[in-house]
Amino acid sequence: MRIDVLSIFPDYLAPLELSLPGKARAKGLLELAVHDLRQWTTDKHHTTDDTPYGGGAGMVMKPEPFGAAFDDLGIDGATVIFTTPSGAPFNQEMARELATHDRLVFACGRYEGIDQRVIDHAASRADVREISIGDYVLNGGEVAALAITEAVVRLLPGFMGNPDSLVEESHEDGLLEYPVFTKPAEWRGLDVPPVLLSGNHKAIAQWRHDQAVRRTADRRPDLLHGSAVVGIGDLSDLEIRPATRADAAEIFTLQRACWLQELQANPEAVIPPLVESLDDVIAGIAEWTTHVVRAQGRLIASCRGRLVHDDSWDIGRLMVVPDLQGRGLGRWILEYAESLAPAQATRFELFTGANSTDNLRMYRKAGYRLDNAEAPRGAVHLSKRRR
Ligand code: JD8
Repeated sequence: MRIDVLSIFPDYLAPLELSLPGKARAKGLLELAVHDLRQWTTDKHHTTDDTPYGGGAGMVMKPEPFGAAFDDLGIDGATVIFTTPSGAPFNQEMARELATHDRLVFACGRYEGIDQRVIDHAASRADVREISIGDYVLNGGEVAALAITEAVVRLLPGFMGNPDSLVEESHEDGLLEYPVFTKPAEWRGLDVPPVLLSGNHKAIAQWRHDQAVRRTADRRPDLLHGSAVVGIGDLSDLEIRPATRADAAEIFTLQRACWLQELQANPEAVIPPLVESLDDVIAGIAEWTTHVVRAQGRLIASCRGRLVHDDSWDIGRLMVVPDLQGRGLGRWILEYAESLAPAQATRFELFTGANSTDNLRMYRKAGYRLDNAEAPRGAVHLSKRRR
């Protein structure tokens, strides 16, 4: 792969000479050249910016130096990357795709950005990508070019000593990293989890997967989808659909199982799911928007919602089979229940046991806050604005 970087601050890219890209060059996997854009200016002040047409604060980067640089670098047929806060979000999938390209040319902007005609002109000669590395504002495109280059170069075939180490990485399998440990086994009163010292590789693999799913559920529920959560096959294995009369018996049974735990946590609470009849469940399926999740035909989760007060989506009966709890499926089914809300819903509301600490933590992480709306005895009411 060949990478060219255009910048008015070429020293910003000096780190590319070090670590990863440096090794890749040594291995002949990478040609890398950083160019000072000013060498393509024509005035004695090497001007690369000017005032914005239409007025406004700041300066805009002139098109001519980029045009001349593109001509000299020969961008035709290459991939030209403009790093910009208005670009497509960079991620591992994009890194994998860019790692298959032969030639990347980074055009790093500064000031208020680059004259738009530079992007339009490049698009007439090359495969142009506008990429952002995150929803925050930097002062220029160099840091993003550094990050994207590192993420791409390390995926070049033959780069990583043992390519297997790539497989288990965050974002590679859609999950965040599991916690890692090394010697000593005890440090300042903190022990390494015994399973990691057990030599039982199957148990270690299962522990690591569970930790990865739990961490992903806690920190990045957006990354989670059913299959990874419950650790079975791929998404197509999961059947997610509106509930029908035929699902009633299993929902009736599952809610008894799930709310038994609630009763144990909240012995004083009035818990309708524990006293409802099968007919009540059947009526509920008709009255509420009720959905079920099945894995290989087994009912593993369900939820329901209904519009109240004309603008609030009242979520209820969030349930996950006990043996699959603690894997982030609860957070996933909550987000799924929210996704069922009609357009006119501007907020979400629900209630749970006052002492249901796990549920309360999950709802708080999902943005819900306690409010003083009415709730059955032993329960608390929570709500949040819809973003
Ligand atoms: C390129 C100029 C600064 C941005 C006025 C501050 C990427 N994730 C990202 N955040 N910021 C950038 C980025 C910022 C840049 C340029 C990338 C060129 N600026 C501008 C607009 C507001 N100043 C980025 N990738």
